[in-house]
Amino acid sequence: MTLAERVARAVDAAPVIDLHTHLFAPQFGAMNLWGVDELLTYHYLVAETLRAEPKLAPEAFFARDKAAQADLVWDALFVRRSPLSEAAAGVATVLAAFGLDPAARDLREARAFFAARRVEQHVEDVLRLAGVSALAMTNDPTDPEERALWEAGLAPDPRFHAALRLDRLIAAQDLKAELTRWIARMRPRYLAISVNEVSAPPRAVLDACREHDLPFAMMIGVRRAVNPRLGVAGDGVSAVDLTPLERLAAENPDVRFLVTTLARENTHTLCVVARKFANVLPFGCWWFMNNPSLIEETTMMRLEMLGPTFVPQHSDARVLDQLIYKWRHSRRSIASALTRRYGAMPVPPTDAQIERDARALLGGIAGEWLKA
Ligand code: HDL
Ligand code: ZN
Repeated sequence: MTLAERVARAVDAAPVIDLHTHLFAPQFGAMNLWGVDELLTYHYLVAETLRAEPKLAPEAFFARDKAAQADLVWDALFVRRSPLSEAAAGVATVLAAFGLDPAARDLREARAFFAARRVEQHVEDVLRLAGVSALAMTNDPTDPEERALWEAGLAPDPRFHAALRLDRLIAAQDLKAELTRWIARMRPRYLAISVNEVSAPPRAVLDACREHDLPFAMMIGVRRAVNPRLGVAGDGVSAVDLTPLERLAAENPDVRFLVTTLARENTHTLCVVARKFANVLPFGCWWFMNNPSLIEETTMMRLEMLGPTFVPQHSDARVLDQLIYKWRHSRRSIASALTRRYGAMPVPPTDAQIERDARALLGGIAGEWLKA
């Protein structure tokens, strides 16, 4: 076997712990999104459809029901054009993984397939096909639908870890009390926030991280609603100054920071910050970075500057079935970068060393930080 084949085999076999998703355990009922209509109305594909069909006003698109929206996306991006974007290619990968025709003229076959699926079995099949052993959800207690489920005593599938998202909670009247309450109820593996510029979180957040030994995840460089007409698809990106992150890591050496950046330019500066501060763990290729070319480039850069001491990917999946494509595609890019770095070693690695490194990168390091 070639080195590339040995590395691909080890990376494909390594169980994934997915550090950041928007998925919900099946116990969350309708919040657990799956199936072809959810796949096709993923906000990445909505933005791409509205771009491909500029005569279609966003308001007219959103006025249609989900099935009609999915039909529009399918026709625009899969029938009248080739599914060349990563989000479109991903849907094709998922359909093919279930033995469905990704070149079908319409969605009848796919809809019939998913309609016949039982959700419990579907969850098992998707996690198996994606090679995901555990994942972190994004849990926001300010969301009325989610809050009601937690208050009703919901107990998620133990493979679906909670992550307490603070974007809106941080504005709470008594943040300390809210953090105490929701950490006790959700038992989150980390606290998380997305920001444009880096700034120190309220003291109560870092105090909670210390008290409960929880990492703090900062997702940096998003500019919300640059085009509000697109709704959840309307956010943009900024390259930002990471100097405040250096100060935060230096002033809080006993807090672990999970960090991902949205701008390609910040990938390099984050690697340098991580070289200076062992309590900063770069993770994933977030959102507009989650494309094969950038996953390989980012993983190369991180391996060259950090060695195998980071988490190369998270899926950010919003629809359960996306785990299949997001991890199949990411494993290819990660394996390619790993192969190139192994190729630079004077003595090639043994199969055991390749397996050890692949297991650490795909799940081991994430598992240590999540204590999962
Ligand atoms: O803030 C976030 O967690 C982002 O991932 C947003 O949810 C974004 O809309 C997204 O889904 N990116 O993949
Ligand atoms: Zn996300």
